[in-house]
Amino acid sequence: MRAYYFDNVPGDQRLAHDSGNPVSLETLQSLGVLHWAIQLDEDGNWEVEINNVAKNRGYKNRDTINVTKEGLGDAYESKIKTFFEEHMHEDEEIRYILSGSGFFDVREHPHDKWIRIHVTPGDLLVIPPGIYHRFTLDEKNAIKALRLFQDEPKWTPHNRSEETDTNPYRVQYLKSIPAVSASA
Ligand code: KMT
Ligand code: NI
Repeated sequence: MRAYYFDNVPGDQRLAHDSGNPVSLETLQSLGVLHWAIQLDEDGNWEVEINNVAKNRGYKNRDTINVTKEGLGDAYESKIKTFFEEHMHEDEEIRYILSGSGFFDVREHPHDKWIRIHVTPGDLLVIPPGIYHRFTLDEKNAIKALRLFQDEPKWTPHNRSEETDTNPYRVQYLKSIPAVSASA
């Protein structure tokens, strides 16, 4: 995992867009974004560790998503588009990267800068309810991830809008983070 400020230069979303300014784990933590590095190995020991985290945090269910042209079929183009629309969820978005790579962009409150998080195999990322974020593949065009969830999966994205700004989960999220983030 590597995090940095997005450069905001227009162009292909799959390019790195690295401003050269790194973002620390502490800053991510202050935004409620959690990360664990859990080594993938052939023995499947990662599963033991994932099961542990899942147990501790109450993630009862899981499935696998394969974001490639082959994996998503006819839904590919539309999925790629929705993933990259700025949105929030009322549940955590939990992803353990099994293969490939991609970028999760999260908004840093209060100045609304994009933080780009490059994820690769072994990264476990938890995006909290209420944070505005988006996802894109990188230039390698493939990622496979385990999706964990507490109960029934509710993938509903709430795209950013004035209405979504008043969503109770959004309001609660803003209350839960420090008034001024560590890097401000
Ligand atoms: C999502 O909800 O944005 C995704 O599942 C993205 C692909 S998982 C790495
Ligand atoms: Ni999402």
